[in-house]
Amino acid sequence: MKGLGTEFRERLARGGTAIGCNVRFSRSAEIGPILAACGFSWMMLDFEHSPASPHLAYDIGLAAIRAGVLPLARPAGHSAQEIAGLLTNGALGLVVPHVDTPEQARAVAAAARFPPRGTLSVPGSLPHFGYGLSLAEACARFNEEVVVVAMIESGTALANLDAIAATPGIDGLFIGASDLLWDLGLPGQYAGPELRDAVRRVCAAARANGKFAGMGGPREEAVWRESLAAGMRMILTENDLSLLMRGARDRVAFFAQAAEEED
Ligand code: 3PY
Ligand code: MG
Repeated sequence: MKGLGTEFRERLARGGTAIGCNVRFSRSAEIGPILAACGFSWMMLDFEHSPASPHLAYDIGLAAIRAGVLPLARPAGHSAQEIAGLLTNGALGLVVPHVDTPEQARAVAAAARFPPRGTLSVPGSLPHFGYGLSLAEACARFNEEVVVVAMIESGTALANLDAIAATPGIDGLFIGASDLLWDLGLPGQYAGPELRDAVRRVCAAARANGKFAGMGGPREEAVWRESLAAGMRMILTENDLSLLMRGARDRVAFFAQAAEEED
């Protein structure tokens, strides 16, 4: 049976898009079923930029899998220990921040897979696929399903783009637009030519290596339209907190306007 990671990769390989949400604020396991009902196919559990505890990989990650949403974790760094904790408890892949070199790409790709494909430490049981598989079956299935995405967030990463893209075990390249622009000395210039050029280069490097390309950071719809046209397919729309605030502000604005019209 095809799992969520395989479906995700195949959808992107066919040219489809995968819409994701950065989960940095939600603490309930219900966020997976909620995102599923809204049409999201993946989530990024954010351990880099939120005060989340690793326990969320278990609570939110597993419930997301049961609801049909692929739970990827963004670790705070590249440590094999942190990655093992997130992956063996419920995350089914990684969005790895600040992958600047092919050496770093190789290390995180290995840290995300059990031997013989990598060096991920084998736990007592692996919960992702239910409780009916043997440990050996579950680890083999995990190695098939896990998705590893390298974030391109600096000028150094852009300089090493082809070598990072060619790294076996890296499934996709993903621009972190905010960090990239700040690193290039262009804070906040999401609509500028430099990000457009980076998008074009990342899409080309991904295509040349049979990988997919994605991005997070921009909010401007015009930037997204251009990036989709350039080949971006793995889309991190925004985070759960900003979605909530935008929806809340829209409702307040509607009722404030309606009240004014009544006066
Ligand atoms: C960035 O824009 O730097 C990101 O990490 C997006 O998630
Ligand atoms: Mg970033």
